[in-house]
Amino acid sequence: MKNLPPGQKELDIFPRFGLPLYAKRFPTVVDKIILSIGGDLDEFVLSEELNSVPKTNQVSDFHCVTTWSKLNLKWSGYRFIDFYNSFILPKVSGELTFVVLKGQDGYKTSLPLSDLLRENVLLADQLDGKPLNIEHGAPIRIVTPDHYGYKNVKHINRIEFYKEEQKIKQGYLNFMDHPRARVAQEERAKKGPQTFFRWLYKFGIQGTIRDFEKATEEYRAKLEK
Ligand SMILES: Nc1nc2c(c(=O)[nH]1)N[C@H]1C(S)=C(S)[C@@H](COP(=O)(O)O)O[C@H]1N2
Ligand SMILES: [Mo]
Repeated sequence: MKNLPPGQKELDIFPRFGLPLYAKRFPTVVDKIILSIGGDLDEFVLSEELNSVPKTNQVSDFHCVTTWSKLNLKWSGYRFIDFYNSFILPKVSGELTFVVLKGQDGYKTSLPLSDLLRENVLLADQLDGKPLNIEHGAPIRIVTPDHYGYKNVKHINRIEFYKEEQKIKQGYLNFMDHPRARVAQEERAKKGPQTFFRWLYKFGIQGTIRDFEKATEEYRAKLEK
């Protein structure tokens, strides 16, 4: 049996999950990748150009801050570092250190650039050999197994690169969003004893799964009309 990171428990299913605020928000563009790039460099948009980056497959575990983990997910996509070297590095002078990630649903978070340049960080467009569905991040998402789920931005449509750290309003309440959120270090929240958050969050898991499922069913039913 695999050793789970501190405070995590294995879940059999891979639920659609997040803050209740996002349960009823869905991506509007699901069959085409459109990534706008900005920050401390000239704005541009990437779409089919991404195909020039080699694709990769990765099996990795996913750890939500609320203590559930789903093991051995089969992703495919582009390594973030390959995307960075191909499209960002050639356009900048000086050092970038900080990245803001935004999703079509208005979700937003940030990470130090060095954390995103790790080998196992993907811009993933497939799960189990199929294009991502609306549950798990269509058309493209961040997968960063060493960071809690909340850094794994779904439906990503904008990435901003900065020379210095920015104050941004996170998709989560600010106190909930640790600037790094590394799973192995149990960086669950910005402040406070981290084991307290294990206990606090775990009560919300089942209700959140139900709320997200219900919202997804309603949304799909509306789409079919
Ligand atoms: N765009 C967007 N990305 C998001 C979220 C969200 O609400 N919106 N929730 C985050 C949280 S808290 C988790 S645990 C994971 C859940 O990913 P899943 O729905 O594929 O299980 O997505 C993360 N990325
Ligand atoms: Mo999460």
